[in-house]
Amino acid sequence: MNQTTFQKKVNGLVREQERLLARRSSKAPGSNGIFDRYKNPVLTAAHAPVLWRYDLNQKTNPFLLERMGIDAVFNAGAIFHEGRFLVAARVEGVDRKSFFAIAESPSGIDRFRFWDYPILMPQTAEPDTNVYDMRLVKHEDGWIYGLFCTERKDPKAPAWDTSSAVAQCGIVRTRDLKSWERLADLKSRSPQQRNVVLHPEFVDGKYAFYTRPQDEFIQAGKGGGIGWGLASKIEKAVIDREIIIDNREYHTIQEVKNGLGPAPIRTPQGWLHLAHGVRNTAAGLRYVLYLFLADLERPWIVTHKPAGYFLAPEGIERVGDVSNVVFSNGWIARPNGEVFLYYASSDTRLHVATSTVPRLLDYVLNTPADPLLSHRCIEQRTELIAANLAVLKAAAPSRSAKKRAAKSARPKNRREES
Ligand code: M1P
Repeated sequence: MNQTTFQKKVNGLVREQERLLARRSSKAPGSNGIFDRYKNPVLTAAHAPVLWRYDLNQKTNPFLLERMGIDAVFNAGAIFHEGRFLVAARVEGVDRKSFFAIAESPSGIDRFRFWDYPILMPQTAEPDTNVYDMRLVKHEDGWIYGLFCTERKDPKAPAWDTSSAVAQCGIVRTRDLKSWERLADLKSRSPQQRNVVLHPEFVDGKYAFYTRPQDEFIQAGKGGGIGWGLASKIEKAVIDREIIIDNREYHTIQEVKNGLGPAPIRTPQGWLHLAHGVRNTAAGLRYVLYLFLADLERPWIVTHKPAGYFLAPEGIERVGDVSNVVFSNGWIARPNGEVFLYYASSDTRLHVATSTVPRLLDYVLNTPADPLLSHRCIEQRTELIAANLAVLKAAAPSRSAKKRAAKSARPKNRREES
């Protein structure tokens, strides 16, 4: 390839990407009234900058090969910071390692652009083999925290076992999302922790965490699920006691496991939560999203929880590296009540859905809870149908009213017509 052709190809790569980054999105048709989906995903592997993937020096890359490909961009923490919508996305290289990178957008629904450099995560004495799923939280102590899953090979695994891992909660903090201070990993009695989320406010003067302890390390609750625990400091945070606040449950969308999504949104009616639930199917695990509300003063008490899922994979969302998955660890609530919910599909791409706090509260407060038995579900639905039939009947004009309306619509006489 001569120099001119090489340069043309580089320009082509950049141009093509610029076209993608400038692309506008709009609401997809067919909203259920609770939220709107959008036509385009907000981030995909193709959004990863050309700079990250290609060596643009002709001397060292004469064939202009993609040297360090990106496999997927998905589960992202989110925050509104200095007038911009920012996400800390999980970016997975073709080498299977994930890392975090900040992308920003002026609208929250399109034109997301990665910053030049991904986050170079400071290490503890025990380096992370892999990191993923950062939850960004602006805490009332003034810091922005990033809680994420750090995975290392299980040191107790026998030599033949090259898969067993230990997952723990890593913690970093920042003021500008550019320089990050690594704190010690969260310590709890459970040897495994994923989906740990920091509550944005102090509770009894302590840092409060949503956790997911392994069953045998749960001190209260049944069946495992989303846990809750307090730590007196964030540097070297230790949780001594965890209780389960939202259980796994037989024959529900969270029969196999569940985990909290982003930090909850404070609303006048309570803490609004987004979480994922997982059940097994003949086709493998199915991940869906659900909402619930917790008490403002006692955030470990769930007060309202609609039955079933709020958002499940649809269309193209159902296909990807890990199919039939939607997962969310980031949302942004704006002062005007708008909510931007970032969810990833099938561990492959990132989408946005929008709604408003009043709409989500209406959904959470007024949607019936899961009665856990099929016949009770039919009773719930029968009640709705009967009430709707009554509404329709009341709205329908009576026969005599219809006759009167038809009569008055008829022309008085043919002459008047002409
Ligand atoms: O593959 C689906 C998800 O699996 C894990 O989530 P959980 O621990 O709740 O099952 C995580 O690896 C997550 O990143 C991934 O999207």
